[in-house]
Amino acid sequence: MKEFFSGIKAVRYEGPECTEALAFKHYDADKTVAGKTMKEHLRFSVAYWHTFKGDGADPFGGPAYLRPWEAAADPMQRAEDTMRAAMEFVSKLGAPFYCFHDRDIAPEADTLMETNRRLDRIVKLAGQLQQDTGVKLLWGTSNCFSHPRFTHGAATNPDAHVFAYAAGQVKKAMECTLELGGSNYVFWGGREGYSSLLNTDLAHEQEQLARFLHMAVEYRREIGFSGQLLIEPKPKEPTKHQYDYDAATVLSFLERHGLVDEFKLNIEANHATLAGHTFEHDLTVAAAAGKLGSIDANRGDYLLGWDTDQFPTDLYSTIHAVLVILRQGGLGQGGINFDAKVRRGSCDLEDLFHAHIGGMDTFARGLKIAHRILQDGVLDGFVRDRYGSYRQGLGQQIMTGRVGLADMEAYVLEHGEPEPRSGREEMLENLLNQYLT
Ligand code: XUL
Ligand code: CO
Repeated sequence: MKEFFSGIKAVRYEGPECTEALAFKHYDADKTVAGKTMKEHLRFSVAYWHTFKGDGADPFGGPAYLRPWEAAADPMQRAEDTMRAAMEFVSKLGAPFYCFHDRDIAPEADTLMETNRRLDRIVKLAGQLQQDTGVKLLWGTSNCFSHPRFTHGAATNPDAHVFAYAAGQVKKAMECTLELGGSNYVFWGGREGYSSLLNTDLAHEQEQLARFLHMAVEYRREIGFSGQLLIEPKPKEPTKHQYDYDAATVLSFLERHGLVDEFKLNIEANHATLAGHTFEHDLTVAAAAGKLGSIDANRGDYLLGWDTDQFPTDLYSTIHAVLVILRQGGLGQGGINFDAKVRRGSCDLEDLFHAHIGGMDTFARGLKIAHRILQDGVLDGFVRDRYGSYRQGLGQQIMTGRVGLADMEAYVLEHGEPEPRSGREEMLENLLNQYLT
């Protein structure tokens, strides 16, 4: 069988002192932290579209490199070679999972029927390779944004025929995900938004989106897909405004349309920052509603301001992220998918390994540090104390919901002005830094 990464051996944990670049310094898959192995906590996944289909293109220049698995003349041969390369990479890296869009793994043909046949062929191969390697599918999804037919949206397209096309595509992608034992199915509304309000019936489009998601829920029941359904918020790009703007917007959309029990969220770092939030903000909003299902790990660039999808190497932000994950008791059947790509200038196959090793080590280190923070309990203890007034007297009465404005007025008339209390932000920032040893 063809080997695509022939010069590279399986990546191993060598410890923080090791100087070998192609080794883990912190990610020790079987090491137990807080009662679970790192592998079980972090559930890393490799993104098919970036790592195996990425060619270095950016908005100012076309492909910068041709991967060896993309060299064959026949598109289906390329698809097969790519799937083999993917399984080789993911198993050498030691990530348990991978993720794909339908169109990443098999190219579109002239008709939907032929496209689906192509998908069937590659899904069969993927199934065999999953068995051979032990690699598993974290989630599948459908690309309803790249083809020109989706220029004005998929579920929110003004043309019902396009809505039907997208729905048919999701049907098939869900079947493929089921067949490959996928743990989740993701909806990212790439063009579900608008470019101009002059030609847009926003209320109608949002109704359509809800109808589309209801159809997906009905179909998952019909075929017995028990994976978690996830919505991935993003505020814009390629649209000017995307309806799944951020975690808070998606949660209220789900609530309004009777979908909240069916979905959780897949929070992506660079999408949160594009929405003007921190990564931990959107994670916290999702987790506070009991809806943090999975993560697309990456990082933006403060100076560029678009979705640069860089690998996550910012330890600080990662500690915050892992704190949210640990506090909610883990990601369940979700995981940490590297929705990230190497830079245009990182043209070697080896760079794909460096990138993922860096991301995995950053999260592993974040996990160790976040666990220590929670074990020490100083941070959470401070927050608990800060709200202590709601566990007694006046505050306790407020929380029962049995008192009103007049009672509040009476309390203040009797007790006068509240005492100011410091939020100790600087002290807490210093405290956090103490853990970064
Ligand atoms: C795009 C993005 C997607 C989704 C899957 O910004 O994040 O790749 O993760 O469609
Ligand atoms: Co993503």
